[in-house]
This record gives sequence, C-alpha cells and structure tokens, in this order.
Amino acid sequence: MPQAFFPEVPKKIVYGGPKSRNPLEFKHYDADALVGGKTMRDHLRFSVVYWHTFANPLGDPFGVGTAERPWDDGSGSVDNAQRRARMAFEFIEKLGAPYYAFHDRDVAPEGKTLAESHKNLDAVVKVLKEEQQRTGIKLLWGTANLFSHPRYAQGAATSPNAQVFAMAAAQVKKAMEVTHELGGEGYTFWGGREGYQTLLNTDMKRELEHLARFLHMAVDYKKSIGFQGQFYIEPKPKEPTKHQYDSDTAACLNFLRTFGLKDDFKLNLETNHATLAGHEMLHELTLAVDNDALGSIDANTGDPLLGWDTDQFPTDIYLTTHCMRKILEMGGFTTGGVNFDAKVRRESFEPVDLFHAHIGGMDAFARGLKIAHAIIEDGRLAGNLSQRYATWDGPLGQEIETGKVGFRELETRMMAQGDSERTPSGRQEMLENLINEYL
Ligand code: XUL
Ligand code: CO
Repeated sequence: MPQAFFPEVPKKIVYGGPKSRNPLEFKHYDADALVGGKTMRDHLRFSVVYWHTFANPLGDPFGVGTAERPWDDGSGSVDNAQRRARMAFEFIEKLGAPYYAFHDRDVAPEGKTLAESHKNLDAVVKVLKEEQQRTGIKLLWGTANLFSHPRYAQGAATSPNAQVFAMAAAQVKKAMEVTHELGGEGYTFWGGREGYQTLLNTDMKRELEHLARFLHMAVDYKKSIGFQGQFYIEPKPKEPTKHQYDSDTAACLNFLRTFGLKDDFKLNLETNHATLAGHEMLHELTLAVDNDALGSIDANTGDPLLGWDTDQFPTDIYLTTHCMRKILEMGGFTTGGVNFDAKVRRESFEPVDLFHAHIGGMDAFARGLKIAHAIIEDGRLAGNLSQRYATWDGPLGQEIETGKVGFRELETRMMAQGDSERTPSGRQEMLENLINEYL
C-alpha cells in the first residue's frame, strides 16, 4: 500500500451528483454512467500529466516556485523521483483517472551522461510499472523532453548542429522504449524548440527536412521494436520559439503530407495552443477530424487577457461541449483521451488544489459530453447544416462536384438565368440559441 501523501483527501473521489456541495466530489463525472450506450469513463479517457501535476514547482517569469510538495526533498535524486512516482499513483488512484502521461525528464532526473540518464529513467520506470500493475492505471502516451536542457536551446531535431540531432535521437529512442515497456497507447512529439528566433541565422528548408528525417527514423524504430502505440504531433505556434514549425493543424498536415508521414501520425490538439495560433479549438478539431487526423486532446485553456500559454484547467462548458461534439462525431477516441495538460495557478500552492483542479476539469468535460450527446441526438444542428448545403445535392451542385461542367457551361447557365438566387439566411443567432438550450 502507498503512503498517505494526501491525508485530507478521501480514498476515492466519488460521484455526489449535481446537488453535492462537497468540493471533493464529482458533480457530473459518473464513471460508470452510460451516455449513448458507452460509459463516461470510456468516452472521456481522462489522463493526468506528470509534468504539471507532479513536477511543476509553480514558478513564473517573475518569481520562484510556490508549490508545497511535502514528498519532494529538493535533492533531485532518483530516490526522490521514485517516491514522487508512488505519490503520483496515489493521486491518480484517488481521482479515478484511468490514464497518465509523462516526459522522460519529468519522471527521472537527467544524469551527467546519456548512460546515466538512461539508468535513472530505468530506475523510476521500474516503480511506474509496479504502480501501474498495482492500480490498473495505464499510460496514455510518453514523450521526451527535448526543450529544457541548454543543448536544445537552438533546436533538437532541427538543430543547426548534427551532434544535437544525434543526442535527441538517442533520447527519443529510449523514451519510446520505456513507453513501449509500460504499455503506452501512444507517443507524442511536441517541438518546443523546433523552430526559430530569427530567419537571419536559419535555413528553414534544411531544418524541416531534418525534422522529417527524425520522424521517419522514429517510425522505423517503432516498427523494429514492435511498438504499436499511436504517434502524435502536437501543434503550437510559438512559446518558447518565436515560430514553431508545428504551428497549427493546417501546418502539421501540410508537413506530414509533404514528407510522406501522414499515415503514421495523428494530431494531439491543445486548446491553449489553438488560441495562440489565433484559432478556436473548434477550428483545429474540425480540420483534424475532416482529415482523419484527430488522435487525442490536451485539455486546458488560456486566459484571453493574458495572451500566453497559461495552461489553465478547462472550466468553460461551451469549450468542453464543442470538444466532445467533435469527438463524438468522429466516433470517439481510439488510442487518445482527454489529457489534462494544465496546471494549478501559482497562488493555488497546496496539494489539495491539484484535486480541486482535476475534479473541475473532469466535471466540465462530463457536462460537455452529456450536452454534446443531447445536441447530436436532437439533430437540429446537423439538419440545419445539410439544409444549408442542399443545392449541392441537387443537379447543378452534383454536376460541379463530379466535374461534369466547367466555366463555359456555368457561364451559359447563368447567362440564361441572369443572376444566381440568393443564399438563405445563415441563422447564426438561431443556432447559438439552439446550443444554449442545452447548456
Ligand atoms: C507545451 C506542451 C507540452 C506537450 C508535451 O506547451 O503542451 O507539454 O504537451 O511535450
Ligand atoms: Co500539451
């Protein structure tokens, strides 16, 4: 049995229902309840992230970390990392999330040499494996941190220095191996430093080719070790670099197609990254689903008044409704899930705040799921959409779509008619009201 790292929190966060006034109970997330014939647990596939929840001291550019984490002795030792792993599983178990996700360097300290780093990681992975077996909690995805160490300051797979590329490759190889060993259902590539600060010193074409080479190597290695997990690319336009090559869904799709990687990757979409790219999350989700490329989501939100990557817990029901509507429309997650890439505020420094944050995020997504399901069942939104495009199902639309007519035929037709008919009202406000009927 694990030690009690969270003595003030009950053994299990239970579903208390919407009338519950207990902050340590779910109001909407009822894991076993069915929505459209499938449990909430299976629809949402919640995942807790190691980096923000268990390894983030809550500093900001103006101040040091504030987090009280009694299990950390500040040594940065492997021993401390192993204790933290036990704590992490106690947290996830009490919360009742079925998954977690990590970077290699969140779980174990980087050593002085690559060999030492590998050894440190193995020592902690041993504990993670034991805890997974004890609790049944699974790994949603693993990843390598290719952005914190000074060697990666000018990029990892897109470094101007081939030595650094080689080091990144060695690190990803090991991170993939441990992800495989832990039965991870996916592996994520987020290019925090894969971009540039200035084009004055950057050969963008060459860097993009190197990134593609790196990902092809990863695909080859994945096959060679029999790792079946899904690969994800996570778009983000900036922070820490000025321009990141994986800017948004459209840029990622273009990159994957250009370099013959489309079949091997899906996207892991994060709300705060969509915001930074100047898109709504709904836009990013829609484009990914339309291209059969949505894999998983990093659930969080930004603050419109701050404008940087604040990684806050999602509490906005419109947002969670839109996310779940798209996920239901695509037929649900297969390998992916709702992964809380979110951190508590610097002011929320007590361990129990980690519970409040996740309970709120899970309840917000549970409500979003129920509402999205009801909107889809209602059918009016989809009905309006097909009605709006009805002329495309008629003779003219079909002749255009199937390539039977060209500019000449269309000019002849419009000459005879004099002008096109007017497109009926878009009914935006009515549709917004329809969504609000369910909120
Ligand atoms: C950074 C971010 C990462 C990725 C994993 O903004 O989202 O934590 O999710 O590397
Ligand atoms: Co993320």
